[in-house]
Amino acid sequence: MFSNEISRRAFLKYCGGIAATLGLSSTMIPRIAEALTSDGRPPVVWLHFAECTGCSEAFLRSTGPGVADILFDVLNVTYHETIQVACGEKAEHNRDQTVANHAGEFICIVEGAIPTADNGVYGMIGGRTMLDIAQTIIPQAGYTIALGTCAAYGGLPAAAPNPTGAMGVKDAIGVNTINITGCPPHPLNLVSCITSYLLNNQMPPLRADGRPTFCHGSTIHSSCTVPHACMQGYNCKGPNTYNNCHTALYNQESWCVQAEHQCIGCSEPGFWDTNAPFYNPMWMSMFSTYRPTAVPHEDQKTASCTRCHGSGIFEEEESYQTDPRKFQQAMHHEHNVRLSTNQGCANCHPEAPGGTTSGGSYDDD
Ligand code: FSX
Ligand code: F3S
Repeated sequence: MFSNEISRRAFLKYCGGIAATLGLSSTMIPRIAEALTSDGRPPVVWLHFAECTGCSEAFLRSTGPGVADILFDVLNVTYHETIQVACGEKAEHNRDQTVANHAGEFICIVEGAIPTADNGVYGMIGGRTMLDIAQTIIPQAGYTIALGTCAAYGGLPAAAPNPTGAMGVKDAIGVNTINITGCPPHPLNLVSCITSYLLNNQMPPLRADGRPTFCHGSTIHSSCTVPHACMQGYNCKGPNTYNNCHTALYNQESWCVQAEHQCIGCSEPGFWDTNAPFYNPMWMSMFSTYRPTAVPHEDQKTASCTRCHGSGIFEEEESYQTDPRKFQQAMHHEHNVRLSTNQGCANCHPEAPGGTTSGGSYDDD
């Protein structure tokens, strides 16, 4: 399996990440490596329905050098429409053989929501509806893992007005699922979940909403590692979002808040609709101006104005809330910026003439 020493080392390091994610001691790393490469692993059938394939993309691009290449082998994936070599009827035959030979035993990973309106006609693969494929295959699985918020709860395909009647797997076909959520979900959580199954012969403990507690048991906010100003003033959903992005880290590197974007709660039931709109034009206008030193205030809409002003003076003007341009003009007026001569711009824009990072003319109005 391991083509060279580097990929083996990377694999063992990855097993260390699994141990940490599951809250296991590092002494378990050899056992995890053994479980993930043993002959007794159940085959995995990976189905794609209504989605963006970001869940697979995140998986394929998420890990250290060499590991991504072998993870599909490690998981014993026998059918995956996006990456498999076989195609057409041959691929479908392989899938159906796996299902028939391992009924009650194979693990079904589902990516994407299932369109159900008008008998599922809005989602077709190889002349069959996704609904029909799901109804045929999923009930025969030993376990079904709904990977991503779309498969778990409907996600983006189910956003209003949802003309296709897209639903999560459980709602669409009435089968209990293990939900590993996020848009995309963290790949480490999927591998850790299956590892837990291989080690204990049972799936890890789940919350009432079907999500494993090891990765969805507490909110991001409860142990947020934000390296700069907290973004609660910018509608950060971290306090209501149960996920481990901030400890698992995407690409072993970063996560939304660390990249200075507020959490939008992509792993929660009801995402997208319940969390939208994600941006308020007024906040974002202020955010782009003040981001380097933004200090959110209790009153979210006034954000950092109160650093200089006694009260949220911009709050009073209702049109500022919906028209960022008008707000920007008012900001310029309030701060005595002379646009014709570029005077004063550098007070807020360090890249403007006279500013600390100035490199040329500044034409913004
Ligand atoms: Fe959904 Fe996955 Fe978001 Fe995309 O397949 S959870 S839209 S990242 O890709 O299903
Ligand atoms: Fe919490 Fe978001 Fe701030 S997760 S600590 S509200 S950046």
